Amino acid sequence: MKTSFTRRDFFKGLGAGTIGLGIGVSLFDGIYQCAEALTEEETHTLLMKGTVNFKGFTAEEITPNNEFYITTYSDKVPDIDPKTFSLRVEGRAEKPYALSLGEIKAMQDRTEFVTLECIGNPVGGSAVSNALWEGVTLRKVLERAVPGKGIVKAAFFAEDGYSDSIPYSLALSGEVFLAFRMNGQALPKQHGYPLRMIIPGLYGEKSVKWLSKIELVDYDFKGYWQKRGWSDTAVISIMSEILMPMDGREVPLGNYVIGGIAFGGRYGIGKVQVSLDDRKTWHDAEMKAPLSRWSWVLWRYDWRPAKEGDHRITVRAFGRGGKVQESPSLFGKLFGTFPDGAKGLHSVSVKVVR
Ligand SMILES: Nc1nc2c(c(=O)[nH]1)N[C@H]1C(S)=C(S)[C@@H](COP(=O)(O)O)O[C@H]1N2
Ligand SMILES: [Mo]
Repeated sequence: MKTSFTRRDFFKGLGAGTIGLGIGVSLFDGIYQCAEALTEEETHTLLMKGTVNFKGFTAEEITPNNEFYITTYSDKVPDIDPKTFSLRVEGRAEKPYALSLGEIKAMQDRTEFVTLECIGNPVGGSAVSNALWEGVTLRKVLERAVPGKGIVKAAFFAEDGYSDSIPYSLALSGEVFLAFRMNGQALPKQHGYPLRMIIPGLYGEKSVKWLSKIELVDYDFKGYWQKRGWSDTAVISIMSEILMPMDGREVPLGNYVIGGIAFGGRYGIGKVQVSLDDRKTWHDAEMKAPLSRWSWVLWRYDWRPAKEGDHRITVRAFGRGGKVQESPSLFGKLFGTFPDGAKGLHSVSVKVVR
């Protein structure tokens, strides 16, 4: 069964102290094969449809706004008046300035599918979702402030007191953007209305909601979760999940389509494999081309269970460069997702019946 994500899961690992950050930043391997760029009309049709049927595996490739996971550190949901809202760009810049929401919208240059995953999402968890975001490239916003020398990071500050940061090189990469629309609608309140960051390929903690200030700093800024020991690099690990069948279900003898998602963040997804004999042998699953280089992929596998009884299904994914999904270390087994996200393979147990 897909574990329902609660804030308690996220807080479980806290209190273990500050831990050194271990993950190096990886780069994309190879050319990414995505679905062809969609026209505005095709995108609209896709958003309206809700679910797709990938050869017998029916899934929400795009997560509807009201089902998109929510992680917020406190109970505060800022109430921001779009008329008086402004975004300040400050710090080591020759021309610090502020932008109104109207000015930000007029700068729109991005419409992109990006999957977000919470660093507290356990193996098989549901704190991972995919949406179409519209907004403005961060680099464009920063350049207008005429950045000075010696900048180490871009730090993001929110109206609920939350903060996080990214390396300045990533801020200038063109990958990162500010979003004001989600799946064709204004950003919903819980997801950061009126403006949030979208940092593709890094855990959701970096994608600051209710953004009101960007500061260019000359030191290694630590945000809300980093001060509490969570990963600052926050590179998403390769993950995969079985959505169909759910754990504990009965599956009829005959033909059955196993299906799920896989997400590699900066690693991309090159291959997905399924095991039907508790990880002894593996079979290649069929993958649907992802909606963008930053979105999850749907996968499916035709299963013809030959005999009745208990079966254990496991999935694993590989990055574009061949890197296999990681297993948990002893530390990971003890502390779960703390400090740098879940590791390990997702399994479900089912009973094949006549
Ligand atoms: N202002 C603010 N931004 C925030 C947070 C927060 O508590 N406050 N939580 C972060 C975390 S931990 C995650 S996983 C994502 C979740 O985004 P979502 O709630 O839109 O899914 O928001 C991030 N941005
Ligand atoms: Mo998160």
